[in-house]
Amino acid sequence: MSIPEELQKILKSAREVVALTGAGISAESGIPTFRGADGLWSKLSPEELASFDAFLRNPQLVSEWYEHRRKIARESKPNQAHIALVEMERIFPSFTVVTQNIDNLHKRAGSMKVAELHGNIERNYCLGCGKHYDGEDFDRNRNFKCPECGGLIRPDIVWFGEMLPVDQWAMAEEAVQRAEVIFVVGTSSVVYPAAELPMTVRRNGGKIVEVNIEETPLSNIADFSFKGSASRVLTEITDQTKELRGFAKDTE
Ligand code: BJW
Repeated sequence: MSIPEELQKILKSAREVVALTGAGISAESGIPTFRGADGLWSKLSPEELASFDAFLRNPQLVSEWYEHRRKIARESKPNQAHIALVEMERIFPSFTVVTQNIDNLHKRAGSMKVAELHGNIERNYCLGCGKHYDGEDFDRNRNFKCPECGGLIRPDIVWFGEMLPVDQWAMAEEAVQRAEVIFVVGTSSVVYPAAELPMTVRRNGGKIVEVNIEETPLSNIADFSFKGSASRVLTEITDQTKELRGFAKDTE
């Protein structure tokens, strides 16, 4: 795969770059996506498991579902796509990962500047007193109740109808305001407000580069659309960008 000449020119000199990621970037690490034939929601209803109402109706069931997913995330390893984004942090003077994923894989791969829009499955907090519990505390505490106040402990993630964490959203907005390029990787681009971010880049004169194995509502809007797995496409883009910017092989 060769990067189109117009994109080469942009990547050669870009200073401010963002990657917006979704479940597809972790698919090759063995973490199921949400939508599509094999997605989590082809078998399970989000209304029954991924909403605050569902949690209040049946906290034990919802907590056990997240405990199961936390185990899958922990047993998974970052793949070449996550690693390519760590490389991009070295290549571009300013690079921010904005992720909708809760699986912690960007941070585990080594990305330093990560905005987690939908929370992180390793964090939990008590609805009663607000005390925070990490994943391991939570696993030991089998009845999912706060030892301090007896309140319900919930995962620190964002369900439909809930606000995104203010600091993470601010970090994402600041990054897209300045971005010359946004890579939109492995997301169906249907969940808001995350799906708005590429439009902000466009309004400010930046370019949208989509990487996905399938068409999405963004595909026709994107300036460049690469059809292929995130690991393959991002590795190729990273390697070619390093060459364009004169990164010597022996200093890598
Ligand atoms: C590969 C690949 C490979 C596979 N390589 N690619 C404006 C308009 C309309 C609606 C709204 C709006 N503003 C707000 C809303 C409501 C709602 C919303 O967006 N609804 C739409 C779905 C209609 N949004 C919200 O409620 C948000 N909150 C909010 O806006 O607060 C303000 C507010 C409050 C009250 C009222 C109104 C406004 C919160 C959204 C929270 C989303 N939470 C979830 C669950 C998290 C917890 C959990 O994990 O259980 O987050 S939903 C789920 O979707 C999860 C994901 O982060 C998110 C996005 O999914 P993603 O990542 O795109 O995954 P998939 O599966 O959809 O796609 C995978 C893609 O990868 C596919 O395209 C594949 O082809 C591709 N792929 N393998 C490359 N190897």
